[in-house]
Amino acid sequence: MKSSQMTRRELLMQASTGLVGWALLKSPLLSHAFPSRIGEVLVPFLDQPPNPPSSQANLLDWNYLDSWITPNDKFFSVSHYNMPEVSVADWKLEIVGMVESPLTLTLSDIKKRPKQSVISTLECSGNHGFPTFTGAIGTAKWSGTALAPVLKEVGILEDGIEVVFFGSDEGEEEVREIKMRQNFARSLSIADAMRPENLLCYEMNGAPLPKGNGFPVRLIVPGWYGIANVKWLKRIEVRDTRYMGRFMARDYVTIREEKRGGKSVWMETSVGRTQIKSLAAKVTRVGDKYRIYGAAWGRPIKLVEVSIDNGPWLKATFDLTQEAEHAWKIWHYDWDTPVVGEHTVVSRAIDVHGNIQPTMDAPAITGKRTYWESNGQVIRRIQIN
Ligand SMILES: Nc1nc2c(c(=O)[nH]1)N[C@H]1C(S)=C(S)[C@@H](COP(=O)(O)O)O[C@H]1N2
Ligand SMILES: [Mo]
Repeated sequence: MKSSQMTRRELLMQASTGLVGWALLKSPLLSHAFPSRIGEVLVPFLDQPPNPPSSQANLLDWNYLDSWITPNDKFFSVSHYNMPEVSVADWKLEIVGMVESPLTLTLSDIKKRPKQSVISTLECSGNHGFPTFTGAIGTAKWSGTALAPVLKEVGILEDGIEVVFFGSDEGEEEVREIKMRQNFARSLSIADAMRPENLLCYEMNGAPLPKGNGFPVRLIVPGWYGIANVKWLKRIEVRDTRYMGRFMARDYVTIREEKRGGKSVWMETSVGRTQIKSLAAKVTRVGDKYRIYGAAWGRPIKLVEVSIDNGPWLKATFDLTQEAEHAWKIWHYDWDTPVVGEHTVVSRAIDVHGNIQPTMDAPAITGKRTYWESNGQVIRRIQIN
């Protein structure tokens, strides 16, 4: 490739590299920008839609992935009902149901409790791949107070089996010709709710939660798809039966055909914990030296491998300055000097137990008849000039 010649698909990144120094002064979190090489030029993938549907939900344009932490104004937002206007003065969180002593907390009550933070990646389970919907993901430092001590304090009664989290947003649902106005809600088993990393979260990257991300308080459940992270919390209710609202039992339900001894067994399951996943996010070059950057997330990741033009799997390198149990891992692979022409690039993540991210034609993916929880390997296309 003639390095002096810039094609229209290449975009100079010096400008954003310059911004990193400025951001270092402004915010310690943004100092987690990738190690960018001086004079690095972006070579966009051919399959990234030219105008990413960012207007839709502030989706991440993977071509511009340049920091471990997603800034609040770049973070995606997915909402199914209205965006509720919550006034802090009137806002209260009720913890009720099968508990010994129900509790009502104001925002200042919550802020007085011990503060805890987690850096975790939030991915919408509807994020199912290029070229349609693949940028509903981001990583933030979430802060709030731990949920488990609050649940211990109210004292869950012996018959309680689930904790239901209600948002302030509401919409009309119809089941068997029964019309109901309902709040958005999701439930967790007692064991899942009691996990020590779960937060009643009121801060995102050191700032109050933005309106679109659940102001004033949302649930953060690290290791679970977006849907479990209920925004605009208003009531937590412990119950002695399974909660079967729309987002547990009718929507965000994965339908999968599985085989047992040659026979089909149909499984309908509620979207839950994140799955192992990775993506080759962007390619840059300095002169004629190319580098592939990507992310891997969903499960504790041990290894990421890259295959170019269907070739052997090659080990990628992690950025070790960016480590948190529930956050995506940033990796890169030095491609050196590829030949001119169109190429394919695909990555696969391998978790600490040796599980490998499946290919798109694996039964786990092809048997799935709904698009949620899609974690297959994404084959990307790129033109080298
Ligand atoms: N109250 C409420 N919480 C919600 C939702 C919603 O519509 N209402 N959407 C869920 C879905 S589907 C996702 S992917 C995440 C998105 O979180 P974000 O908007 O902060 O990115 O919020 C979840 N929590
Ligand atoms: Mo979602």
